[in-house]
Amino acid sequence: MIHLDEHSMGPLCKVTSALALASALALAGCGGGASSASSPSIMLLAANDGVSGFELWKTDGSAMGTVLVKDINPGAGHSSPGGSGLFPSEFAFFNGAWFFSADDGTGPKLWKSDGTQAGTARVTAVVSSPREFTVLGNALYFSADDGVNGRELWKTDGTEARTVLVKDIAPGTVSIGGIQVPRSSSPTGLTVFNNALYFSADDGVNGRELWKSDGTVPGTVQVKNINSSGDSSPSGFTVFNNALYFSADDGMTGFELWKTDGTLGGTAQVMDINPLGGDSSPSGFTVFNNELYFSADDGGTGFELWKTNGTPGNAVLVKDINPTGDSSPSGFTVFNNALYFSADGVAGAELWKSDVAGTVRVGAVSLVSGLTVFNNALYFSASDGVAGVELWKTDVAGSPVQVKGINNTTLGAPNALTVLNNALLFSADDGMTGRELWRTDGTVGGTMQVKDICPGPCDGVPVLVILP
Ligand SMILES: [Ca+2]
Ligand SMILES: [Ca+2]
Ligand SMILES: [Ca+2]
Ligand SMILES: [Ca+2]
Repeated sequence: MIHLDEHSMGPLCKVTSALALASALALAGCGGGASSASSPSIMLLAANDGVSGFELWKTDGSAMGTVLVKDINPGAGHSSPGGSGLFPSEFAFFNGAWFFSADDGTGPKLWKSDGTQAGTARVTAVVSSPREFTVLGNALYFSADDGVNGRELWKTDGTEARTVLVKDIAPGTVSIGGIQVPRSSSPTGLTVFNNALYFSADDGVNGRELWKSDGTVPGTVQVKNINSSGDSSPSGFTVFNNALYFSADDGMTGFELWKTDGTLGGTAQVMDINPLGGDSSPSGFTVFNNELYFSADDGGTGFELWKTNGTPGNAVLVKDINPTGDSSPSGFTVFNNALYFSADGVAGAELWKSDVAGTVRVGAVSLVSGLTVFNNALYFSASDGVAGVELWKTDVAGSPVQVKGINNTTLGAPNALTVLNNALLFSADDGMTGRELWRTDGTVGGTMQVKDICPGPCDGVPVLVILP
């Protein structure tokens, strides 16, 4: 199994809730907010029944309610809805339907579905490989390539007529291997802040820098050329205390903590955490207890837990969890007035928590991932060193317990934990039926496979997982 983290996948705000990416809940939590009023009771996923290839499925968490919506690429060919073989794939809920990339045999195009076969259709074939779906106001924004302008910022209201290029941020062509091709600004990290869309883009002149858009051509502008001699490559955009925080490289101090209020003058480095010219590479920004927590490397302690209140020069090491190396804290999740996360202290990716009382290890588990709050408990994938990687939970009392031994090897690792309809859904491999969709209510008896989507040992859902 390959775990892809935010460093390799770009900012994953829209993916932080694992499967919930497929529902409106994730978008609401990502600052889009426009669709939170109508949380769907189903979610879409890419699944393979062994006959149709990876196609569009839906689930309500029950066996009966887990069905193929449409074989978009008829027959054994894959339409790969959501754009990849990753689980979960990228589905964005907007205006009562899910939008996604799918390939009906003519290449990955923009599709939408209301969860029915009749209500599943291609929106337009004009753009290819749409991704980074983000709701702002009455439009769904995304990055896509129309073959003329390169990969640029687009928006849609859900109709083909109103699926339009926002702006050709990187105009003209560029020579690749002696061939002139349209230059791409390749917008990434789309994040809503102060009624505008913020992202990283390369206009072909200033390098990859911080941009914002209100959806109009004149309103799509570079906020600041942070690195005047190259790419500042801003990433990790997170809203905190009326500002947008991110990591960027000014070309002199390395990748450090920055913030912006959306203006040129209001975009500045918060602190040079690694002062020796090196990168502190802050990531995992999470708001907790009116401060912003993250992982960073000060050049001496390795990657450890840090926090800032946002004032210039303020960033402090919360704890040097691993005194002889990187603890690389990740998976920050707020639960029961504490910040929980995975960190490498001694055993490798143990469960830790930080609150007013201090920062301590919780329980004796390792290989912790997928931290997800459900039904007044914190669920995660972990190993006790004996039974392999299984589903665990810890309640407010604080002692982790295994929910159920599904496989008892590391190969079965539950992941992509997602709350839907009073159940916690996840993917797991029981060693007999392949990687499939599972559910739990937190009890042994209530932990079961939803459906063996690909009957027998074949995998019904993708093995490659995007971790929060
Ligand atoms: Ca097919
Ligand atoms: Ca262009
Ligand atoms: Ca530095
Ligand atoms: Ca199977």
